Amino acid sequence: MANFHVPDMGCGGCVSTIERVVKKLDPEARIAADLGAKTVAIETPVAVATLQDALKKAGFPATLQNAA
Ligand SMILES: [Cu+2]
Repeated sequence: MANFHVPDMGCGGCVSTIERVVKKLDPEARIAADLGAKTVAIETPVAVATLQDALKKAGFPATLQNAA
């Protein structure tokens, strides 16, 4: 499980985009977005750097907060 801060995530549309980007990498990924906190928790075997790269390309730079 990786927790990202995604400052540019502003509405449900952004969340949908982020979910689509992550599910393209891993259809089985579990994603929990918190719009208020602008954080996204992602559970997937995909590498953090790969997730960040894909999200950045989609317009949502993501900072890793913690990984467990
Ligand atoms: Cu939006």
